[in-house]
Amino acid sequence: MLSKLKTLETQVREELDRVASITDLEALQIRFLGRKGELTQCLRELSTIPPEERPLVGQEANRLKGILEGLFKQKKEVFLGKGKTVLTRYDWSLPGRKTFQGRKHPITQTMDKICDIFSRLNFEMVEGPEVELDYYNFEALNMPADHPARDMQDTFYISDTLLLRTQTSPLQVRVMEKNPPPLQVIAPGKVFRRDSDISHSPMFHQVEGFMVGEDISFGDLKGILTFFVHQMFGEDIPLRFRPSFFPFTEPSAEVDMGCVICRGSGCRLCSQTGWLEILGSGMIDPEVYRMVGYDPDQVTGFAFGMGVERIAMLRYGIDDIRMFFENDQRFLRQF
Ligand code: 2NL
Repeated sequence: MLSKLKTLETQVREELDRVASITDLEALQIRFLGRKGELTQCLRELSTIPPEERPLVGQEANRLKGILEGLFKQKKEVFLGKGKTVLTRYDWSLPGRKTFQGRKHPITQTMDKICDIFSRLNFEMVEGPEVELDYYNFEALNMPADHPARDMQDTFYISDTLLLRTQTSPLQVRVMEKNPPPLQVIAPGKVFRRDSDISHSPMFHQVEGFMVGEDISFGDLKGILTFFVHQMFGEDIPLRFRPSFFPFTEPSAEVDMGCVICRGSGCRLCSQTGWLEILGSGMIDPEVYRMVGYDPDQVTGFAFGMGVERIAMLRYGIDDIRMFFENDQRFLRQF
C-alpha cells in the first residue's frame, strides 16, 4: 500500500509537469482526487488492510492528499496568471547562500591606522561637533571675516554664525583654549566642503594634529611626519618638504612622498613628477596662540592636516573618491 502511494505521487508529479491547459489540469485533478479518484480509492481501501498498519498508511495517504491538493492549487494559479513562477520541486541538498562577515569601511580602516601610528607617538585623540561656530572654524585660525583665505574653502553655512566644519582644526582650538601646553593631539573626523568630482566629495574625512610646548621646532615636525609616512607606506619611501601657505601656520610646508606606483620615474598618478602630495603642515602662527590665550613668546609648535580618502586611495590604488560612498558590496568586500 505504501509503495502504491509512492508510485501515485510520482505519477501525479510527472503528469502535472506535462499539463498544458486548465481543462487538462481539472481532468487530472478529478482522476486522482475526485470522488472516484485514485487516491480517494486508496483512502477507502484503508479499511481492508490489517489494523496495525492502518495508522501509518492512513497518515501517509492523508499527507499525500495534502501535498497533491497544494500542487494542483499552485498549478492552477499559474494558469490563471496569479502567483509567480511556481517551483514544484525543491532540491533540499543544494548548498545555502553564502553570507559575508561584516567589516570596517576602508576609510575607517585607514583612519584607525593613522590614529594608531600617532598614538604610539603619545598623541591623544579628540573628537567633537561637525556643526561648528564660524569663530572656531575661521576666526580663531587667523581667518577673520573677509579674509581671502575663506574663499579657498567653499563652506556650507547653516546661519551667519553656524556652519559645517571645513576642517577638524576647530576641535584643536577648543583643546588649546581649555588646556595649557605641552600638548600632543590628533583630531580625526568628517569635514564638509561644497565640491564634488572624481577627487572631491562634499563630505570627507580628515586627520589633523598638533604638538605645542617649549622649543618644539621645524625639525620635530619633519621627524614626526617622516616617521608617520614611513609607518604608513613603508620605510623606503622618500619624502620632500615643499614651501607652501596656510593662514594658520608660518612657515608652512606641504609634504610629498615618492610615487607609490612608478617609484619616482613618472606616471599618470603623479602627473609625471614622481611625487605625490599627502599632507599640509607648518609651525603654528603666533596669531593662533593669541586667540587661545597662549603667550606666543613662550609657546612653539607645529600642526598638520591630511585627507583620509586621499591616503586610502594611494594605499589601495583607487582612482575615484566616489567609490568610497556608493556602498557597492562588490567594492567594499575587497577590503
Ligand atoms: C591640509 C592642510 C593643515 C593645519 C592643518 C592647524 C591646526 C591648528 C593650528 C594650526 Cl589648531 N594649524 N592645522 C596646519 C597646517 C595644514 O592642513 O592640506 N589638510 C588636508
